[in-house]
Amino acid sequence: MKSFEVNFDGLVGPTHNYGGLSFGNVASQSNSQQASNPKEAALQGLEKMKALMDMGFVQGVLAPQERPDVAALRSLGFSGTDAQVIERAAKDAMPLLVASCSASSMWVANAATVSPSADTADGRVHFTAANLNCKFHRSIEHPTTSRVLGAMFADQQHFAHHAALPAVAQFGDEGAANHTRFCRDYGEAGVEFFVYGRSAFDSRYPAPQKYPARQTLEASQAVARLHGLSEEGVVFGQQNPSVIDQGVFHNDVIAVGNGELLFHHQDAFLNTEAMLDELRRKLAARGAKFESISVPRDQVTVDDAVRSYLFNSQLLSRADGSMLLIVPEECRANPRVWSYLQGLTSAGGPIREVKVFDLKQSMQNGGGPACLRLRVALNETELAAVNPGVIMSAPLYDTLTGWVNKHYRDALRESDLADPQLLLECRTALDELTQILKLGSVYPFQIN
Ligand code: SUG
Repeated sequence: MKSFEVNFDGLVGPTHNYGGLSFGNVASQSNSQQASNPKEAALQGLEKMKALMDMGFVQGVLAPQERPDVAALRSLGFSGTDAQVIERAAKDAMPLLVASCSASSMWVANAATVSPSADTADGRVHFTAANLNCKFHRSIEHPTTSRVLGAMFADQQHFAHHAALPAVAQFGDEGAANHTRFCRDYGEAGVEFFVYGRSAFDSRYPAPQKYPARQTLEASQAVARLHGLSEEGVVFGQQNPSVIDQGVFHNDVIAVGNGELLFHHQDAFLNTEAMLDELRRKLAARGAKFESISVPRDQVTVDDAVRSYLFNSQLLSRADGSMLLIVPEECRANPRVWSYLQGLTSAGGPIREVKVFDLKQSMQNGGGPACLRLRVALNETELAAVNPGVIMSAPLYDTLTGWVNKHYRDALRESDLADPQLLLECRTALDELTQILKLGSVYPFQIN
């Protein structure tokens, strides 16, 4: 049976803005308070989805969330009508209103961790929604994420959904941004590589000093248990704490993998050789090869990686077995990174082509091509069981661009977030979107 890696891209929501909400994420902090352009952001994302579909990849779309999150503000003590809740939050606690308006659910690499059916004990595709509990604005995503994923992957014969882990820092879980699956073929048993930033219960593991390590070892282990992964099918590796302190807040800012290849920076991990050996050995036992490309620090520094998002790329397998790297425009703007990429594609290795996309609106909040997609490996039967409303097609692309052009603003500043009209605009747009994507009722305003 044929198998595919389907990329489900997050559709950018109507409140996309630069709130400066993510301590440890250099782009988020440095672009704080700039005016954003939600319409452009959503169209840039849709263009990437369309381009991948046109190249022959199966592409899906993941809906944004209802923002401002009035329920979150109510849980913090703001009361009255929805308009009054927003007005009172704007007056007394602007940072909380900004957090409740974030369109951060667009970075769906953080929506969940996904294990394909070939890896799991019960032969179903498993999803665990990420609790994202390191940042308030992201910790409020998972209930709606779970409903949206449930509406996309509803067939219980093929899909199993787990609620987010307990909402404490000890089980901080950032989803697929710290998870990579290696395999010979998407439909065969593979090895799932979980990368954590610290251990919450064992002080012998080093931890970063300046910025938070969002993912814990214990969270990664819990997800592996929930998904029924076998000991032979998992490897846990620690991120180098010093790169977290340089702005690598998720492992997908410094490494990306696909098939039998890991593409990473020399300084990405701790105990790199032992970890690569374990990956090689476990993949060999599955009949698969394993190759790693380590990018040397004297060619590309960690700072170059953080600013260009070289590793926040999509590594895709083409029909002829070679690989394609989807990178953001910022890679072309960095001479060291661009020259490294020229050398990489002409060296005769597995990565043969680089394609560049303009994702500036998302990039300015620290979200590159890889952040914007959730990978789900599916066989033909499973793909047929996915809600067809969320699979990208030429007509769906046209409908969604029309929908964005109709509902989205082309400028948003912090002061605009206090406008109660924005909430109405967002709800009107999302109500229409659930019909376009055939999701049913998934948003708080539709179910309460
Ligand atoms: O969690 N930025 C996101 C970026 C997430 C990127 N995802 C991956 N690397 N997979 C974050 O830090 C910034 C929002 C703001 O500042 O307005 C933000 O949430």
